[in-house]
Amino acid sequence: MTLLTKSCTPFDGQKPGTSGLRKKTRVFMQPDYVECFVQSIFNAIDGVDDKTLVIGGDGRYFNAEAIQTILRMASANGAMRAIVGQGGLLSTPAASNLIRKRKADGGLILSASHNPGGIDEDFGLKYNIANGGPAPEAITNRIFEETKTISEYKTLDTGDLALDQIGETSLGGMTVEIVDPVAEYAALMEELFDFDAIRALFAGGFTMRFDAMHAVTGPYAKAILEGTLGAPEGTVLNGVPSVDFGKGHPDPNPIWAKPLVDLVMSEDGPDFAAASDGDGDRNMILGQGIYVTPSDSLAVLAANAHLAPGYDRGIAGVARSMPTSRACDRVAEALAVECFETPTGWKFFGNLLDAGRVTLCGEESAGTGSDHVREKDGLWAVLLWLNILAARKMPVRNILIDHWQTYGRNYYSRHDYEAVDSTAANGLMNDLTANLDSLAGQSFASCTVASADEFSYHDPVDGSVSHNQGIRIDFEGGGRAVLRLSGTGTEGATLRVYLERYEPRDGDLAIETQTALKDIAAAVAEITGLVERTGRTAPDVMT
Ligand code: G16
Repeated sequence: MTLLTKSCTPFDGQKPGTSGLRKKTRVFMQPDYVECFVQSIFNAIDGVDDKTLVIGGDGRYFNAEAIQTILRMASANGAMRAIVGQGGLLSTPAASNLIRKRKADGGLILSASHNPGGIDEDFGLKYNIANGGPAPEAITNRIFEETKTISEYKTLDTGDLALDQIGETSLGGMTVEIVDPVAEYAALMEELFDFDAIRALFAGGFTMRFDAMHAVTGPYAKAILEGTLGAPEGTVLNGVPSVDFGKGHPDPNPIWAKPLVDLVMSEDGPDFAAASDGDGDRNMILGQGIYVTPSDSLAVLAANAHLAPGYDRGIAGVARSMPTSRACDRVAEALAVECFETPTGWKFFGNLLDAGRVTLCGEESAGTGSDHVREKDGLWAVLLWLNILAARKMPVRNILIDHWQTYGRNYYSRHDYEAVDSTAANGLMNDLTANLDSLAGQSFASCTVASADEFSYHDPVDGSVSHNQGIRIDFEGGGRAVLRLSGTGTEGATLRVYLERYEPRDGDLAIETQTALKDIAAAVAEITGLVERTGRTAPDVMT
């Protein structure tokens, strides 16, 4: 086995986005593309000599090939040990857990999350630090700087390793440990939740469907829900991971998981349903006849977390990304705990979690999680819901109605305009930014702007500042719109418009969501010239 130092030429655009580097699969498949990015990561973290790395991905097309490349490079760069999920599979939260449990120095997670997989679809790669969470901006910026000047990388002149056999093997001077991707994660879930109560719930005839969307959570959900918790076989749908996610779009929302939504909306639908995404960190929650928005889910979980053993001492605080609805703020206020507003991106929660300032966090983009790992965690959210349902012994719908009657309701929806011409999208955002100071006091489509600004985050733990994190427009009467460009798309620009309106607990709590928000949506269209600029008369996706 020969150690090789190969020269290479930097690739343009290897800039980590909201969650690592995401590109078309064919871009990643170019000779030296993965190598340049991985060596840049290693250089940015002062090398991997004697380090332990966790490596795994969501099993999408090119997952196995990229892992082999990374293993050769990790060994050639002097790593001591690589802990790899069997078959190259690890859900993102399971990888985070392994990094923490095994005290690894970091991890490489291969996933483009909820984006489709396949040779003509998307691929992604990100680096997580020793706390198990996504690398913070200081590190991702360093990685990007390295990618601009990278001139050589180290690898081994050797073939592929078999990744299917659990156990240890060696690659050059590095030990490769292949582990069961589910076991340690399942053990953690058992520590956090009242499995006996959930078992009793299923034994009593409670019905559930979990749509794994042909993605990585299939084996986790089968083992935990159908195995340990005794849910009947067939509870988990689409539970076998495939490289192209069954040619689907593994995004757990009412558009891409429509069959599941149709099922729960039918008269004989199950009591509870949930779905998870490509890499298992996102979740969607549904009850018979009702969809729970991710923002409401975070608020309900915050209000009820104490019912689960892992959180029975109460929560220290809660954090949400800025565009997420302010429903959880009301819960935090009632619990007299801190509530933080961070930029979009799970990496911004890491410091707050490490410092013990928050226990739960969540995002409108179908992400909820807690201090048990440093990633959002789809199955964790499902299990916490199950624990709450078992403890409160009432349907999802009633839990939600009770929540709104206690705290009021934050009507909320996100409108996505996908694959918009980048120049048009940037022009819209730049002009809006330039006009922000003049908006207050003006009326648009019956809504009067109270204030408008561009969000900057001042991290209360390390003092770092992140600018340009989206535009907030507050309307008189408590309505709000947020606009930002997605950092995870791979084609053109995705414009996200987030709409919110608060209705107090004695107000009308049963308005259809889009109806409740139509004036705010019309005001945004008028302020931005959205239709003329993008050529779109309606969003591609509304969640
Ligand atoms: C990633 C990040 C999330 C973020 C989401 C959407 O999720 O981890 O924190 O909310 O992208 O980001 P954007 O609005 O920029 O597309 P995932 O599940 O794709 O890793």
